[in-house]
Amino acid sequence: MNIVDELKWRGALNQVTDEEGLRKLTDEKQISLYCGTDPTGDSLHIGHLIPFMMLKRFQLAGHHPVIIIGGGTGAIGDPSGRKTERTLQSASKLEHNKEALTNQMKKLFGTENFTIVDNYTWLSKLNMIEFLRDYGKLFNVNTMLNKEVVASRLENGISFTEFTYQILQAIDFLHLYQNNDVQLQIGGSDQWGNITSGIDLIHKIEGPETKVFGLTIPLMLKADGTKFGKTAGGAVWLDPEKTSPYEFYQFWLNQDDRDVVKYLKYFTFLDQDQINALAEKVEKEPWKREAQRTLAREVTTFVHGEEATKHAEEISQLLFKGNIQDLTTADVEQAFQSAPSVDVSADSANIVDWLVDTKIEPSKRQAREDVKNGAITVNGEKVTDVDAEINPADHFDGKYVVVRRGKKHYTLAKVNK
Ligand code: 383
Repeated sequence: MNIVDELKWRGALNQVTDEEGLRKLTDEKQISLYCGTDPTGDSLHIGHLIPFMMLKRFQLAGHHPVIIIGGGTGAIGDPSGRKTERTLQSASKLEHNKEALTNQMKKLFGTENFTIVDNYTWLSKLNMIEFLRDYGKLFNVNTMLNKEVVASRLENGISFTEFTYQILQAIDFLHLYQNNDVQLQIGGSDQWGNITSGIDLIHKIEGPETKVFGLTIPLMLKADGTKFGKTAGGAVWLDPEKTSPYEFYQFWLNQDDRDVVKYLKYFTFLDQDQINALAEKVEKEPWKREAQRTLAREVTTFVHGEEATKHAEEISQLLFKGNIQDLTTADVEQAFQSAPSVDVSADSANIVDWLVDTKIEPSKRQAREDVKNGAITVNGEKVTDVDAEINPADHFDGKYVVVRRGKKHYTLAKVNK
């Protein structure tokens, strides 16, 4: 299937500058295409994964992906999708973020048939006179003001710096067209204005018939109307230090039946037949959650690898059965990375007093009641005796106590040494 048709089937096409032309071009030859990201943080999150997985699909179909890590544009700040001006980032922070993102990209794209570049290399070489004469003259302020991103900011104001951002991204596309033969830029739907700025610039410099294209991918919407990719603990990161592979796996496992097929199309490399078969299972035997399990396994494997995924599945199994004792100390750290936590001393104490001191229980009366009712589990063991002693140093190398209240309210007590 043609790659444009494949993206269409996956629901991943929002706007395309010339769909028929792009279909023809990608049928005729292997093209080079690019997507950029600015080093505003030191990890990608799953919102970024959307365009980069599409880029990966092109790579798997034999096309050549180029990624820009925006050391230059990141120093300026894209106004897209924001209501307020950005705070400028320090050079050392940008450097740190750039390195972290580059490493993540290399993990996702490998080393073969893939190029990664930093736009600081060319953008930093432009001098002011050159910038205004060679490029500024080709941009019409009216057109720039009419870009949705700028227009939406006019009421509250936008600095000249951020206003200029679209010119920099346009220069990037021109640079990659001239130096790397790049003919297509992709991005999320927030990038449409910047992408079309680049196409206009190329058409002005290289001629109006020049074959360059732009494509955007729709924002992911959830069936329940809440924002995609956010959990109680915040964003879902690709960096395992920020979101452990277990929590990453669980995020996908817990998706709604109404969303799971859409996610299988976006976030996995399974083909039409495989996804259709899973869609049928969602219809006929939703309780088995096979689609969710497949989704979780596929995405976690893509991001964290086979082994981390197997491990996340094992931890999930143990927690599902309540076998906390079988977890290792490292497992506990993964599993409860963003669970509520409290700091406790290593001293042993009466269970009721301890639960109140840790604020896991609001009062002694409540604590006694919960213990008697069997609602409290400590390290996987139900405690029903209100006179029981708890010794925090007993398990998990004396580092943690895992407390469960009710069916699934976990608190991780971190033992102070
Ligand atoms: C910089 C220089 C270029 C081309 C693109 C850029 C970055 C772009 C941007 N992208 C977002 C980012 O960096 O700001 N101006 O966080 C996000 N992208 C991708 C995708 C997305 C966009 O990294 O929609 C979500 O992930 O395009 O918001 O020459």
